[in-house]
Amino acid sequence: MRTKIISMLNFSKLYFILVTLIFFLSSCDSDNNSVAVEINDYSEQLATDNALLVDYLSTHFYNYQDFPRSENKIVSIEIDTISGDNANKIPLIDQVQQISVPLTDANNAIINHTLYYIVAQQGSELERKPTIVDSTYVAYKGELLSGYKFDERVSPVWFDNASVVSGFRYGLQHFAPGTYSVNESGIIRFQDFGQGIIFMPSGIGYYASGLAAIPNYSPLVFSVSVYTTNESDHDNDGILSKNEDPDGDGNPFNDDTDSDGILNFNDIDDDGDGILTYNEYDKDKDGVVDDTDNDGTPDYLDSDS
Ligand SMILES: [Ca+2]
Ligand SMILES: [Ca+2]
Ligand SMILES: [Ca+2]
Ligand SMILES: [Ca+2]
Repeated sequence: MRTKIISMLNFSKLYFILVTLIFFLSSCDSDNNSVAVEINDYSEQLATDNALLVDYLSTHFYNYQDFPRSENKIVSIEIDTISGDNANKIPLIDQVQQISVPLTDANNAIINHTLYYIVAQQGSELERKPTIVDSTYVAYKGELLSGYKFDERVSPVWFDNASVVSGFRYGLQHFAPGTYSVNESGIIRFQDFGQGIIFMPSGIGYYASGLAAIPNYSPLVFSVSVYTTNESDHDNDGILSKNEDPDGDGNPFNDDTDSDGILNFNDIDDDGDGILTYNEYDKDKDGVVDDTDNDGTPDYLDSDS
């Protein structure tokens, strides 16, 4: 019960549960007409959360002296208060990087949330960093700013990044996986994988979702180990999900070419012309996406072609 959110997942149930969860969460996020409970204004909550995060980052440190890991050693990330024997530690705030994560509120306004992260050790396979719509095989620990650990998976699980909360999705993209080998007994050993910490305000976490283990409006801290990654094609239409981004802004969550309410990366007929994308994007199978009328828009996104 401790962690209904993630720890009950196993490989086979993962996708279904995450999709169910995200539908639940996104209905809370963007459609508060259907929820009787009034939820906090996102901008105001963001200001509160960011102040809490900056204070936390300024007063805490992690065991950075254990990184890079010595060979064959597993290192768990531990965060503690800067005080006493640890008074001279470098605070997290001096080590974080930050990015802006867009959140669309009920009025379709975009509110940019600051997400902080630390790469304690970067993975060796830099070209295989997961995008926000790929899959990631990850071990993690989730904590509140109080230090309360609400979830932990020491053995890695697969996540569909497109289906987890956006703070996790945008955080994971900064961590490269490593390599792995399988010994005679079939034991898989991961090496040189990326490891670090993601710090997120509640708006891109679980916000007011009413989960037992996580109080409403909790900023979250996730320590992660990214063991391996996989490119996703959610709708199996032959176009990788990360490439179903015709406006080219790196975000496949704002592309719905035929405006049918199904994002392109989940849409088997992206232009809504009745011809499946799979049957339209490269009819002559020459490896080049077809554009029959040469108007610069490929056939599968061009309803008049
Ligand atoms: Ca696709
Ligand atoms: Ca886009
Ligand atoms: Ca598609
Ligand atoms: Ca089509």
